[in-house]
Amino acid sequence: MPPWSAKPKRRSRTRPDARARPTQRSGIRALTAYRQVKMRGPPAGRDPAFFLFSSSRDHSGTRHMDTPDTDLRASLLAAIAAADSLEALEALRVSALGKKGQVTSLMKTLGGMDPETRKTAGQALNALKDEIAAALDARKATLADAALSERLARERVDVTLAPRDEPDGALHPISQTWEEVVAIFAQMGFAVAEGPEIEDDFHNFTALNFPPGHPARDMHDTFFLPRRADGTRHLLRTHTSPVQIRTMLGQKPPIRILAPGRTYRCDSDMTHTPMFHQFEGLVIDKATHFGHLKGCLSEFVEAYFEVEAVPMRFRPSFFPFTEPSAEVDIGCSRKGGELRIGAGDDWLEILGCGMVHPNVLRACGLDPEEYQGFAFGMGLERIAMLKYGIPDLRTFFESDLRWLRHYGFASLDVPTVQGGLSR
Ligand code: 2U9
Repeated sequence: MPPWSAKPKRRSRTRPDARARPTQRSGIRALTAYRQVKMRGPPAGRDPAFFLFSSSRDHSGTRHMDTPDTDLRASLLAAIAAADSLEALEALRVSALGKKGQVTSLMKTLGGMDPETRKTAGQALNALKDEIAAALDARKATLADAALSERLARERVDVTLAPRDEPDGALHPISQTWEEVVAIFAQMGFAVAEGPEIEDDFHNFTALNFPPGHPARDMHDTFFLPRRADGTRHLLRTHTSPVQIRTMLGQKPPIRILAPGRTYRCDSDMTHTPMFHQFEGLVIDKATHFGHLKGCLSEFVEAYFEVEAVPMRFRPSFFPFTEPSAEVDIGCSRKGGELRIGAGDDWLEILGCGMVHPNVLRACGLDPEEYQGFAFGMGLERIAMLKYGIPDLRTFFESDLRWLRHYGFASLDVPTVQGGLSR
């Protein structure tokens, strides 16, 4: 049975309940022995701790041990060295250094000794305690090392195993088209401007020269928020034009901005969704004219569709905010069911444009005699469908991952005019 689990021995017949308890006398002997040890070293096979609490005889001459009758230090160290698991080691730590451990119990006896003995015995006991703690730590490290080595030897990583196929994320065609359009207009000196999606009547309609009874102001076309206490109603912007109004009210010309963003209309069928994306552009300066507008849009169309010399047609049209206004068609062919931009004898409508209406300039505090400007607008979904052959508008908003994998774009291929817009 290991010494730390042995029951205390009965020390004498005359004192059947006497436990091994150091006395002051035994302490003095311990001190003497300890001094000898310090001077000459311990006798062979003995260590200083052994002398701390040595054996004594009672008045009847019976010899009994005041301390464990074996060399406590040696037996603890041997047991620690022999411990073959972390659990066994922990049990040893508790039995030696725990609250009721052997070394701790000896420590508790120091209080009953005279000061000088206590000092010497205390030092020796502290040294013993430190030595046992260090031995426990060292053995623990050895056992942990061995456990790790055993695990490393047992477990194998098969480095030849093929990696799991991690699906790459993909950019939605709307994001890709957005980046492409921004890259093209940025090259022409346009800055991107943004504004709120919840707007008021003035910025969405009145400043844009919509007359009071215009159908766009109707509940059937526009999403209105509940009326407020002052009787006004906010709405979800029906175009990004309020962004240009806010810009003109906030800064002096020259202005050259691109306003991309989400827009909302009460419309839902094969070719309309209640939310869609728009790009609008605005240029305001002295002496801006329709020729600037045509040059700018022809530059855009050729860069975006990556085709040279695309035929363009400006058809007269009407918008409240531009005068004159036009819708722009580009030349294409639809032979064999395949759409080809820039070739053939067919036309495809892609955007609307015009010279900014004098009333719009005036609403923004600009004198139409001094400043002129042009503006254009296009639906992002529409130009994405045309360029990438996406047949159904509604699929843009279905969040179908198979669709996204098919039509999506590598997220790190940032579109640039020089480096290429799309691959
Ligand atoms: C200000 C002045 C003028 C923006 C313009 C269009 C023509 C146009 C449509 C294209 C398809 C909207 O997405 S769509 O349904 N837009 O045809 N937009 S001119 O004119 C402005 C804008 C702001 C201050």
